Amino acid sequence: MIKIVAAVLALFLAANPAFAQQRLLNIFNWSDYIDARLIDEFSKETGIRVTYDTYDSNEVLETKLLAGRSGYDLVVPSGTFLQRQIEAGLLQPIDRSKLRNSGAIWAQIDRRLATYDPGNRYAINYAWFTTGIAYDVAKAKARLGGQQITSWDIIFKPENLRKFADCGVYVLDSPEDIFAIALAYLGLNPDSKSQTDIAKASALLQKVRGSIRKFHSSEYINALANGDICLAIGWSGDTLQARSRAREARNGVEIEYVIPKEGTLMSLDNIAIPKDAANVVEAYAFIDFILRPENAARNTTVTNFANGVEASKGMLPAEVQTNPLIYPDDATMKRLFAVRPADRQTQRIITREWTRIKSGR
Ligand code: N2P
Repeated sequence: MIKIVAAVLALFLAANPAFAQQRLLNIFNWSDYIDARLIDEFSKETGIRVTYDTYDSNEVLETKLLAGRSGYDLVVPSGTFLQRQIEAGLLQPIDRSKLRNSGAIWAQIDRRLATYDPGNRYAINYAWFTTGIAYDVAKAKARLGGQQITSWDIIFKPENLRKFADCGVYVLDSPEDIFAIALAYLGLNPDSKSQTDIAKASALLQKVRGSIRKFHSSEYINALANGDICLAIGWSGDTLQARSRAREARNGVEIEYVIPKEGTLMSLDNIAIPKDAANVVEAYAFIDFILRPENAARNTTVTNFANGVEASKGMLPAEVQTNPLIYPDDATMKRLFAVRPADRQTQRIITREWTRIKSGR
């Protein structure tokens, strides 16, 4: 009897999905990082309702994960943060055999990711990118004449940066990026965890602090596009989005992005599932959806961030596929460096120095 009732109920629910329990998925991703239409298409295809929240700093994500019960089923930490979160037991392994599209994962990117996630057990690359210099072409020309911006000198020589103070300079609120770049500029190891080296990088930043209007990791996109600022240290895709927004607005603002000749940081952002995620099956479904080359290609086309699905590259519009600022050529790749997570004590020193730099003390 009970079996019959259960069967009738199952039939009823299958015929009336409104009575079935709504499947949910809570995603926490970086802002300006997706072709938003994909979220609706995923919901239509799977019946899974998605709540999509955004952040613009690894520190914000980490604070939520450390507090526990973040409520999120998918998060996208960058490499070093991912490694720390794996070590702290905040994430759960991803069983790739359960992903229909795991074959689409780009082996070369997966190998880079393995430095943070040994054995590729906990994460799948979502996007990868560089940190560089974005500037307003006309305003730079007015200040530099014919001199091109090709070097970190424009940021770290106080007499250079001062020329841009009046038209607005923003810097990412990301100590990992900025310390690595400052260390490399000084000829030191960008991955140095030495207290003396960090103090030198900090002193370098303090010297130019007076010319920096704001430390922020997402507002610079619109600020550049609107002409509210003229120079920024930003992430590759974001600065190219600023360029597109300005062109769409036909406001006469032209934005350029450069990977300085001294080299820069290359980072990876990666999809992971928090340990206490409530909707794991749904999280896998979304990862599979994003791994479809045509979907990954749409993300890259909209965001200008390269993704971790090799087959998607051939599906990109030619100007994206061949853009060396999105997919750097081999010579540029050789100038890119990566960093490892700092130990807890170094982390504390960096945080303290960063707070001092931001507050100009
Ligand atoms: C997206 C920025 C992602 C790059 N707007 C930094 N993780």
